[in-house]
Amino acid sequence: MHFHLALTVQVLWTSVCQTSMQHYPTAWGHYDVCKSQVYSDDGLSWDYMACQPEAADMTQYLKVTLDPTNITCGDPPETYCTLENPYMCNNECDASTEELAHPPELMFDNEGRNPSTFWQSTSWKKYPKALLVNITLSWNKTIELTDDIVLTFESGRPEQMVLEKSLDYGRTWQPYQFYATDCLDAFTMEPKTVQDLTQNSLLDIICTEEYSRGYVWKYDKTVHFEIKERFALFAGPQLHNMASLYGQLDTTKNLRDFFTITDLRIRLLRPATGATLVDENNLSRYFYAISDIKVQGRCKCNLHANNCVYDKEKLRCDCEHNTTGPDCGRCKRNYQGRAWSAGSYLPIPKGTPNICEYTYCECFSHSNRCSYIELLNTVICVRCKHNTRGQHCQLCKLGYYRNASAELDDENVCIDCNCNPFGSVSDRCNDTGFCTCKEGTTGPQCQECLPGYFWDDGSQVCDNEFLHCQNGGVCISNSRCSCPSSYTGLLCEKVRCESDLGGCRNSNLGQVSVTPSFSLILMLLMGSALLKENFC
Ligand SMILES: *[C@@H]1O[C@H](CO)[C@@H](O)[C@H](O)[C@H]1NC(C)=O
Ligand SMILES: *[C@@H]1O[C@H](CO)[C@@H](O)[C@H](O)[C@H]1NC(C)=O
Ligand SMILES: *[C@@H]1O[C@H](CO)[C@@H](O)[C@H](O)[C@H]1NC(C)=O
Ligand SMILES: *[C@@H]1O[C@H](CO)[C@@H](O)[C@H](O)[C@H]1NC(C)=O
Ligand SMILES: *[C@@H]1O[C@H](CO)[C@@H](O)[C@H](O)[C@H]1NC(C)=O
Ligand SMILES: *[C@@H]1O[C@H](CO)[C@@H](O)[C@H](O)[C@H]1NC(C)=O
Ligand SMILES: *[C@@H]1O[C@H](CO)[C@@H](O)[C@H](O)[C@H]1NC(C)=O
Ligand SMILES: [Ca+2]
Repeated sequence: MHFHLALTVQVLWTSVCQTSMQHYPTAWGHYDVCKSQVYSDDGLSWDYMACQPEAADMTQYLKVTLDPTNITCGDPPETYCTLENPYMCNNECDASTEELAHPPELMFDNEGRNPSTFWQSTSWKKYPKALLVNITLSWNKTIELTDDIVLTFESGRPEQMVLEKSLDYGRTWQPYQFYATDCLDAFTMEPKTVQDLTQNSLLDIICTEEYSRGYVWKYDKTVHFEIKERFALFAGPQLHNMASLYGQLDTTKNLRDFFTITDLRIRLLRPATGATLVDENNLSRYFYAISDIKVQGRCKCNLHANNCVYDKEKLRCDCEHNTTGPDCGRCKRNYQGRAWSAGSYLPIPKGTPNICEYTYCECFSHSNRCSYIELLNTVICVRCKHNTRGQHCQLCKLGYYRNASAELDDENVCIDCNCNPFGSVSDRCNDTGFCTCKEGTTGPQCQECLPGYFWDDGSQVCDNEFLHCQNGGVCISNSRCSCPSSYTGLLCEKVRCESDLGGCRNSNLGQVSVTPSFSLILMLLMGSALLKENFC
């Protein structure tokens, strides 16, 4: 369902703006057009404006939850008395009969029927235990209230209730307003009315006795949360000066948030009794019944959409200005040329659109995503692949070097340094693939011993305790075996012979040349501790 046909507006506006620029009534500021085409000497171009969806009846789009879940009357069937006449106790509530059922949906159907349709709770059978009911209305979307919330009670207005709101999809709740016949007694709050509020105290949470006092329910069934009277503190009594309110909303986040909700909760704490004493003989007289709830508002789209769509049981802004997200709260991919910000009502009447700007996302095909970094005011590639890094994935990751004969967008542009873990200081190499060698090693990967050096795998190849040195070898410093003259090998396991194998030189202590990989395998076979360091 569309609140507003943006296309129609655009087309209209396109024709209007050629002749007149006085499209907007300046007092209100409509903010109903996100963009329009303008003709100038340079030809056709777009003009962008802050925009918002029209206000609508938000009760069509909500989900209602009751706590306790079985608090609706009629299961099992029950008879109850009317409040005004305690001797009339022949009203029936039966959930299994459509005409006698009072399910929650009847709070949101189209009124105007007589008698009215209403939701009704079970009666206060467990008196004096409190009769508590929570009615939660959830939109799963941020909504900006534009008119009073109005609840209509068919049972007499409750003697105590709290209206609460959530801004974070029901995770946390704040009170909106307290209602009681006696605010001091019920909530230890001084009774106030919305007329007591000023611009400075507009955000105060008050307790009011205005909608509970007296017992004249037949004529006065409604409980309000006053939005318009709060607006009027800035916009004047007839809301003539909305520009002033919009200016305030632009600059004051708390004020904006005050009128913004994702959920509402009505906490019913004590039903109408119409008397100081509860008639314990006739508890069927006490219950809650609500025939109607009005919530007027608009989707919050951060002034980046004039259209809100209801799609798959969910509200979502139809975002313009290259924004995206349920509230148009982000810039679209490739439009992150500057930080996202909400549109602004100011300057009146067209506002500032704060559109998201296109950005050239050059990552040499090692990534297809860029991100705007506000701190640096720059756009960088994210998640560079193929061992690349850098703002445009134009550098090689540490441990890799640039393949000079490959193009920057080649998948093989970065080559593994492959530094010998035993012979190198680190796993990094210079731009031509040379690793930094430890003393005694050489080669691009430091994989060879210099003359006069030999591979010494250093740590724990042998251990006296476990007698790893064989053939009478003696373990020295837990690191090597000193072999009898007729034996050689790391563990003195070999009979000495004349010719040496290649690689690094033997010492005269009987140490043998082994390639690091060989000694590593040996150690793994022996179940020895992890290799720490190897030296030449
Ligand atoms: C509702 O359910 C609760 C527990 O699930 C039970 O204690 C209570 O009696 C029920 N109330 C009614 C009115 O059926
Ligand atoms: C209603 O909501 C309040 C918190 O807002 C919670 O403490 C309470 O347990 C809920 N349920 C009932 C039946 O009051
Ligand atoms: C609320 O909306 C989000 C998407 O914005 C969705 O993933 C989630 O399932 C919705 N939650 C409910 C309770 O509908
Ligand atoms: C209601 O109260 C009146 C007295 O006030 C009593 O006569 C009558 O029996 C009561 N009705 C029920 C259903 O308890
Ligand atoms: C957003 O992007 C589309 C192309 O993807 C472009 O046509 C449009 O003009 C851009 N700008 C705005 C502000 O919508
Ligand atoms: C370097 O890039 C060229 C051209 O793509 C390729 O043929 C060559 O195999 C690459 N060299 C290495 C070591 O990957
Ligand atoms: C890399 O190191 C090698 C050996 O030290 C040297 O010959 C070469 O010039 C270095 N390359 C660069 C680009 O620094
Ligand atoms: Ca109704």
